[in-house]
Amino acid sequence: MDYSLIDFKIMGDERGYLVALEGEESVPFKIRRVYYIYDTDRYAVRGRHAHHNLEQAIICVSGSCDFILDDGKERVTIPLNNPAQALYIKNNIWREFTNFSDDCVVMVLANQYYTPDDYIRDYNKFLEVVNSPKISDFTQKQSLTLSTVQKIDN
Ligand code: T46
Repeated sequence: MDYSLIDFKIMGDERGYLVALEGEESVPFKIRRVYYIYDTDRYAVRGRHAHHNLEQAIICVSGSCDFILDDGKERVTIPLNNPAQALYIKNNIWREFTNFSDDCVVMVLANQYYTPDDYIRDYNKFLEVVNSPKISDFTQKQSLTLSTVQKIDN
């Protein structure tokens, strides 16, 4: 499963703790968007989709929740409960998240602006994408399309 956990540097003193996040430093991408999720019902299941072209660092800045990741071959559950750690995921990972504590706040840093067309919301379509031997990734798809257009132009 292609994911990693990033541990941030904690700066603290007698007043408490502080974590500072900088694009291309703390996370391996330029940050274009930040959103956060709070006041979620414990048993709600959010996500239930994958992305063609999106990198995200997901931080549970308060409380806890569980992230379920699926790459079409295996499913893993990652408990998130550390405000100084991010779950880093990229393309073509189906994600669901649930089991929200009452005080759960999930903050997400993303490398792209919000693009509804980037979502794969149908699980069977997701399996088709990840199991496609040639066009398993949107970037590759874009460059194939481009080279086809260039060939026709020439
Ligand atoms: C993801 C997981 C971890 C916007 O207008 N702009 C935004 O940037 C986002 C993320 C959402 N929205 C709107 C779209 C929906 O009307 O906010 C509403 C809730 O979004 P959604 O149902 O996609 O939320 P989640 O929690 O299921 O998924 C979100 C992200 O969408 C997704 O990319 O990886 O958090």
